[in-house]
Amino acid sequence: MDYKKTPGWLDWHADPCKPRFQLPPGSVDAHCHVFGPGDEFPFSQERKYTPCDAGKNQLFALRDQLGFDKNVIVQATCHGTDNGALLDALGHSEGRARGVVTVKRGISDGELQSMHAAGVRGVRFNFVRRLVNVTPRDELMEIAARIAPLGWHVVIYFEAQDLPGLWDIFTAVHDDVATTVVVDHMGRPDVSQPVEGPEFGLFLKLMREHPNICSKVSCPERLSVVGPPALNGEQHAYGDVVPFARRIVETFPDRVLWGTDWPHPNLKNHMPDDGLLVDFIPHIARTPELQRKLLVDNPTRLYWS
Ligand code: 0GY
Repeated sequence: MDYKKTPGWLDWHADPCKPRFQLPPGSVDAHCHVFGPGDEFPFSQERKYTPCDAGKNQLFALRDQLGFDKNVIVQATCHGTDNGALLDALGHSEGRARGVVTVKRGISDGELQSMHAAGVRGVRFNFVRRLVNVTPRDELMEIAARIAPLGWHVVIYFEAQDLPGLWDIFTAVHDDVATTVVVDHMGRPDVSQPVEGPEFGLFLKLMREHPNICSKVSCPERLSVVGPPALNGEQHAYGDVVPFARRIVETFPDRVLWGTDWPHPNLKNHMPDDGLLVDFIPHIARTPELQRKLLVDNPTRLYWS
């Protein structure tokens, strides 16, 4: 199949630098994707974008280049509910990757069990309308109730302005189904607003009042308004995202995860150097203990225990 990438598509960085920050042993890149390759794993007919290929071998090479030990591969919307590329990557990871899939309510218990055996530990629901047709609440609750007994959790992706309208459904999953809920990219705050403002305040309240909600403090390159470092290197990368991520890391140190988001779908302005993204970590997790929780303890507990 000869796919034509979405106009303006930015491909992943082919030559990321070796990070200056040395990741602690056992570190997990807890949010990354595989795209195809399209010839082998066709993209979904319902997709809203067509990416470049970004296969498992390239992901594993990046893992080694950056110094991560393991990956959590999250189903990307361009593959819809066909988790074939993700499962294939898990199968070739020698136990060094776990997965978060996207499923429909018709999925059988046998399919869920074989996904579990392959290393799947969560289901993702996406509420970003430019990416998907959002799963109805009753279907989400039904799927959440079916995966909870497997020890899986629910991953949610939404934008901050939508949190008030989604609050009830997220807290129902947390309270009624009693699964862990993991939020992608801090619920995508608008970082031009104050950390102490009402929008981010609502997200902090969500975490404060719901002890089984975790957050990925990832994607500074997506959230930043100031962007990557200036060429003279004086301003450190994505500085405007630091106060938001740091606040979550320091307030909820046992409930945070970090991931590269490689291969960085749908970026419009620049493609980050993944090595520089790793160098962002010590700005948001400022002590070795916070770094170990963020990169090793928390993801290992959630995905490998
Ligand atoms: C991300 C972010 C995006 C895309 C997806 O599954 C996806 O297509 O999550 C985005 O476009 O913001 O986490 O990969």
